[in-house]
Amino acid sequence: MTEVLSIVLGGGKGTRLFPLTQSRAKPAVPFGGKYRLVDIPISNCINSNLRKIYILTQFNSASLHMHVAHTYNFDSFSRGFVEILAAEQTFEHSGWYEGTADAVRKNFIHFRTQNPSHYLILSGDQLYRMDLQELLRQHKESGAEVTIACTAVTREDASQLGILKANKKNEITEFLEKPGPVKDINDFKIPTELLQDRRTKGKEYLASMGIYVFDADAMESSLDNDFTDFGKEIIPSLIGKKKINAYIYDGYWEDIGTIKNFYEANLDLTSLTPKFDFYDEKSPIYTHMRNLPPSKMNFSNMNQSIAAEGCIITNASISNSIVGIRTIIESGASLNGVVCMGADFYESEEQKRQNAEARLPDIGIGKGTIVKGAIIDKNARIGEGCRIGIDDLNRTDGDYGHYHIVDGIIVIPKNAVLYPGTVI
Ligand code: ADQ
Ligand code: ADP
Repeated sequence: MTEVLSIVLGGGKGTRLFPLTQSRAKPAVPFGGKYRLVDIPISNCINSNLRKIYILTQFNSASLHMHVAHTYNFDSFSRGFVEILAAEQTFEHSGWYEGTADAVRKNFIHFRTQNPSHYLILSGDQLYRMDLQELLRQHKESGAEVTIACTAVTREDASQLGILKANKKNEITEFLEKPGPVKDINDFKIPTELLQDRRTKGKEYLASMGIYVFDADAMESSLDNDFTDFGKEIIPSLIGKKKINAYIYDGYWEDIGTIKNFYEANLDLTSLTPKFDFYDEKSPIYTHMRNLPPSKMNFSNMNQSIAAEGCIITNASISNSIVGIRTIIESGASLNGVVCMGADFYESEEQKRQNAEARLPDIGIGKGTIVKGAIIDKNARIGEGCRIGIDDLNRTDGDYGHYHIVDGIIVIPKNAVLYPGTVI
C-alpha cells in the first residue's frame, strides 16, 4: 500500500528573506495579499490528495502556528494532518536543523510511526502548481528509488540551482549543485533528442526543483551518514549508487526565497496575464478564512493592483501594487510597485486617540504619503507626507534602522514606525 508523507522544508536560518523573517518562520511570510508562503506547497499536496503533511521549521513562530492550526483542519475520518515540527534541543541533538537532510533525519522518529512507503520532499519557498500524483506515478512506474522533479532553465538561473544530466530513460547520470556563473557546464546542456522544444527560449539546462520522492527505505539508507544537505551532499552521493530518475516539469515554477524574487513574483500577480494563476478553481490555493468584510474604495484610482479583504482605501492612487488584508490607506496617498502586506488587526477609535496623544501614526499609510517600489510588512505605521523610494538617495543594501534595503528593494519591517515626513 502507498503511504506518502509530504515534508515541507520550511527554511533554515531565514537569512535570504530577512527582514521578513525577523519575527516569524519563513513559511509564515505573507504572500499575494492574503496568503502565506506555506499555503503553496500545502495546497499542492491537498489538491493532489496527499494529506499527511509535515512542515519542518527552525522555530515555531506564533504566526505560523496560528495560521496552520486555523487553516488546515481535516475531518476526523480522513486521517490527514498538517503538523509543524520545529527544531528542538534533545539529549541526542543540538538545537538547529543543520541543513535540509539533517532536518529530515532528526524527525525520523516522528515519521516512522506513520509507516510510510514514500517520502515526498517539498521546498517551502517556491511558487508553482503541480499534480504531485503525476510525479509519484512516474516514480512508481519507473522503479526508481529516488525521483527528482526538474525543469529547464537558462545558464544564468542554472548557476544558483542543482543541475543534472539525464539519459533517454530519465535516469540521472550526473548532478552538480550550484555551479556558479563561470564554471564550464556546456557538457550539461540538454540533448536535443531528450527534450525537443524545451531548449527554446534559452533554457538549455535541467535544474532540480528541490522536490524529491524517495522510497522510504532509500531515504533511511541515504541519510545513514553525517551529510546535512540534500542538494550539496545527499543527491550527489546517490548518483551511480541508487536508481535515481528525473521527472520533467514544464509548467511555471519560481523560487521565491529571495527578497528580489519574492518582490517580483508578488508584483507579477498584478500584471494582466500573471505567470501564476490564483484564480484556478480546480486547484485552488487555500489559506486562512478570516471572515473579513469586503474592501472599500472611496474616490480612488486603482490600476493593475490587487486589494485583499478588509481594506479601506480613500482618495488614493494605486498602481501595480498588492494591498494586503486590512490595509488602511488615507487620503492623497500614492502607491506604485508596492507589496503592502496589511495588518493583523484594526485599531479601535480608543487606540487611535492614544496614538494621536503619543504622536504615533496609525497602522496603515498616512495622508499624502507616496511610496514607490517597496515591501511594507504587516502592522507598519507610515505617517503623513512620507516619501519612500521617490527621491534618488542612491543607498546601498543594508540595515537603516527603521527600514532595510535588500537586493536594491526598500523593505519596511513588521510593526515599523515611520514618523510624518520621513524620506527614504
Ligand atoms: P536551495 O533552495 O538553495 O537549493 P536549500 O537552502 O537547502 O537549497 O533550501 C531548500 C529548501 O529547504 C528551502 O525551502 C529552504 O527554506 C529549506 N531549508 C533550508 N535549510 C533548512 C533547514 N535547516 N531546515 C528546514 N528547512 C530548510 C535546493 C537544491 C537545489 C535545487 C533548488 C531548487 O539544493 O539543487 O536546484 O533547491 O530551488
Ligand atoms: P492573519 O494574519 O492570518 O489574518 P489573524 O487575523 O488571525 O491572522 O491575526 C494575526 C495575529 O494578530 C494573531 O496572532 C492575533 O492574535 C493578532 N492580533 C489580533 N488583534 C490584535 C491586536 N489588537 N494587537 C496585537 N495583535 C493582535
